[in-house]
Amino acid sequence: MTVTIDAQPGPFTFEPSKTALIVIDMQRDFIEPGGFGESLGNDVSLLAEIVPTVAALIDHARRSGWLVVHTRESHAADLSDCPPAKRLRGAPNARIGDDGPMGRILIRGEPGNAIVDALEPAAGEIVIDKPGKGAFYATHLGSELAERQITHLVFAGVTTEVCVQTSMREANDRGYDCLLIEDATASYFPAFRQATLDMVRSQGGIVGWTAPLSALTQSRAQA
Ligand code: TIU
Repeated sequence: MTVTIDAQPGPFTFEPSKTALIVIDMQRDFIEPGGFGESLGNDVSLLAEIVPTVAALIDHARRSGWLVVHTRESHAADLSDCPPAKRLRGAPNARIGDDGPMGRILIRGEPGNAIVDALEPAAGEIVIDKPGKGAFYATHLGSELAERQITHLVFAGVTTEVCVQTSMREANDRGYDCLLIEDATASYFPAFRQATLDMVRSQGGIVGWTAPLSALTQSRAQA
């Protein structure tokens, strides 16, 4: 059974049993005040707006029998997986590992590092802790997907031009067909979100496809 949906730059066809939803970094550290996103000087309210759409997408994936994967950008408490170049970059008001209102910034297990309550992973879903912007770098994501013979990836999450785009490019280079759900991704910079959607699907889909959630929910399977 395959499903074909209206996407850009053209139809996106996939087999649900070989498809995974990859929800990137829908964490309090990026979405709520007092976390990593705000420490970098960003207005985090723009990101919270997509939570209901991401919840609907996760619900669609679960009902459609896709593998569901959640990622968290996070570091070990001793920062052994955080390159000094990452920690020292820029002039944030608090650096990775510093104390903040939601615990230590971007540290695994701290309250701020959790996925937001509305999108809590279900039992049996895969949760990937990633020290980089890409979901494949220094993680077991590639082996989890290979074990299950996954060929198609549907992406959502934050931020569009940083961790979502980096992960999509890593996936594209590994041979996956990738679809980004337009209204289930957000950036602190709306123009960067739009530019990312445009560049992903340019040149005949150089990185992948994009479509709104409605294109998925209105799709029909073919035998
Ligand atoms: N700063 C920013 O836009 N994003 C990140 O640091 N990480 C993710 O995108 N998850």
